[in-house]
Amino acid sequence: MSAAAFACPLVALLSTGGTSRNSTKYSSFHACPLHRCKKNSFKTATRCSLDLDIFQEKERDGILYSLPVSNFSARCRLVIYAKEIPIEIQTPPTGLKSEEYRKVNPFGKVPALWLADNNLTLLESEVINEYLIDKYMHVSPSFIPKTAENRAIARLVSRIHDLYIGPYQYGLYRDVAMTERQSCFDAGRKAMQVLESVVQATPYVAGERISLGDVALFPSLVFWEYLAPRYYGWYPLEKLPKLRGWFHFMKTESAASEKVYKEVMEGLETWEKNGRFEKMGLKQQRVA
Ligand SMILES: N[C@@H](CCC(=O)N[C@@H](CS)C(=O)NCC(=O)O)C(=O)O
Repeated sequence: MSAAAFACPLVALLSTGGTSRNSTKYSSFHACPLHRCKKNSFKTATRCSLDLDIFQEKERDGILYSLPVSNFSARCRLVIYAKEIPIEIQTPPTGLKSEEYRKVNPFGKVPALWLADNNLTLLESEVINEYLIDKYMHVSPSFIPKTAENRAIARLVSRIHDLYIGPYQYGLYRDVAMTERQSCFDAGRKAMQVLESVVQATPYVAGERISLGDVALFPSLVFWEYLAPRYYGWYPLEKLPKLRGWFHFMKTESAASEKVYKEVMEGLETWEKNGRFEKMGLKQQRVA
């Protein structure tokens, strides 16, 4: 097994030399022959009792650049939390649009996943999640539905989200003209109606196992369910019972989903506290 000694691109850029993380050597997580933990007990990256470099466990497999409120990042965090993968989660320290961060993600967006073992950076939340479920397939939950049909449904939900919901979500929180906002809402409404006929809600979107479909859709619907009634008097899931039931189930589905729900909600509440919506001329409405 190869010992990797790559420095994360941002650490390298920010480093002032000396004892930066640049010099940290990462050996493979299972390199320590004395390590007796179960394969999936990633949480505590405890060191081997023989404190020799070659036996040290890797402190982290990589870094996920993420913002707490970001629905696309939240989808990756949910997989990382659920599988307890030793990936550090960091807010881009120099800002999304900085020259430094653009060397990590040239699009200036989150998420991005930097991998310690091979100095590879992956972009695009779905690609990152596919990598995570592939790489950590041995750790449950698998995020892979049992049948080919359910796997297709999971991908379909994720694709519908990525093409017809995610790109229009900005209509909920950016300062745009009312006509543009309305077309975003129309797109979101249509996509949710389609999803109502696609999702199984048994209890997950594609059968009895959580999948990439669930994790793609859940953090985004937190935005729609919270902001649309509050600022636009619209209850997106009101007439969509399957989607509504599934969404409420997901809020407490696991410790991982609860954590992600809380992080996104706190992000939205911080926007409110900072007067983001008032500045846009929007008043909070009474939510039933
Ligand atoms: N298709 C990308 C979308 C990523 C994305 O739009 N991220 C948002 C946060 S949720 C972002 O970084 N926005 C900043 C910007 O566009 O300036 C993915 O799936 O990762």
